[in-house]
Amino acid sequence: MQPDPAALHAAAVRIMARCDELARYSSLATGIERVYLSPEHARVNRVAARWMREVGLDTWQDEAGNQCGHLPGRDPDAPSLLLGSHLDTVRDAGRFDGILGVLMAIEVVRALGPRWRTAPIGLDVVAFWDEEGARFGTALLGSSAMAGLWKPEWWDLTDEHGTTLRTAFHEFGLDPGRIGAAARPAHTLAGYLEAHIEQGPDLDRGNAPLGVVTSIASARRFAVTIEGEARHAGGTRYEDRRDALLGASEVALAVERLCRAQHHIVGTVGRLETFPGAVNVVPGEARLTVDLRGEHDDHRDRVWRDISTELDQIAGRRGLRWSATELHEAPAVWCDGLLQDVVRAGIEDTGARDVPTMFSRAGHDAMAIGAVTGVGMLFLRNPDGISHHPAESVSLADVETGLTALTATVEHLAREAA
Ligand code: HGY
Ligand code: MN
Ligand code: MN
Repeated sequence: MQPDPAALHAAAVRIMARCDELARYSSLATGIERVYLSPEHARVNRVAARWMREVGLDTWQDEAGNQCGHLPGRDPDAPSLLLGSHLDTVRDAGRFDGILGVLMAIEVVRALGPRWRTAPIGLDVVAFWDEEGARFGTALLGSSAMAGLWKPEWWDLTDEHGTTLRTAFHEFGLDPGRIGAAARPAHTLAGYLEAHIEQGPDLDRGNAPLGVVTSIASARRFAVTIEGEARHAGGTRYEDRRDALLGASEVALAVERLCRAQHHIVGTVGRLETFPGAVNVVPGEARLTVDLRGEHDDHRDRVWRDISTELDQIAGRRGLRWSATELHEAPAVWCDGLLQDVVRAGIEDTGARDVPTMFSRAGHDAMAIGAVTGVGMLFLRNPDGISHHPAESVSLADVETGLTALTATVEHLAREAA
């Protein structure tokens, strides 16, 4: 069914306005930051629940703090197609990463809801939390809970203030003992579809508004500690120094060099702290993070081994010791073939031809949900690929086109399920 142009335009305008509205829920005085189990999480869930109810969804917050909505089809026991993304952000984030996908999902329900009572499947929307892993280091906590992948050792993860995940659950009003109830059994789901900005430049440089995701990059995150010896900055000869910052600096450059030499591998040192951090003290300790991604798990792991070998060599040369703790590991996830086909069909319904396909270098909740149901992703053009940054953008026209494609994709899937 071709959408009514006026209703489609109004929906896209509403989405953009709501992205601006949600951007105001931040723990920062300037800029956007919304982390898992924060006051902003609670407030934004209440707003998202209202928007979900507005389009006819029955709403609840699940045992992991995800905001959920359900619209039954003709058979209340039929599995549901799950649409969504995440509402948490990185620090000083853009206003579209995750949020756009949740709002587009709600607008699909607004468009299709009036006729959904005859559909063979249910239609669910989810606003996941902690896709980014910004507070506790590991990522995909909300979607992992829904996929039944929760790990007991996560309860002892701590944030930068030393608050454990367990304590944060209690403070938020959630019961850690009930986390298992957040799991959605596979038979209740008829697939997961996520619309998301590309977070890369390929659609923009290819002058394409939308693309089909084939797979989502595998990821590993590490906290690396490098130990040397704090010493007087004036009195200590270079030959007597074991400078942890200089060692860490060599590591950061080695990560770049080793990853650039590979195809489809990226490594990033996103955080570097030195101790004691005084102007007149040779740094005795450095702590850095390494974010490593690849299209294939074994290739990613091989590069991590190369980085570890380089760490040994740097430490040996400089009299340092190093250790690494793995914070997060997510295997590459291939999008379901049927879902790729219907996403492509939905995009072609907008009149597009030669629809680009691509692997996602960014991680997504689909990586976790892929453990219990087939996943499909629709990428929207992200001008210049800027993301995880206030300059992150998406055009109103592309949101209209994306909404048309996502709605058409859902209609294709409902017909497939009939
Ligand atoms: O880090 C990522 O790739 C995603 O934005 N969480
Ligand atoms: Mn992100
Ligand atoms: Mn995201």
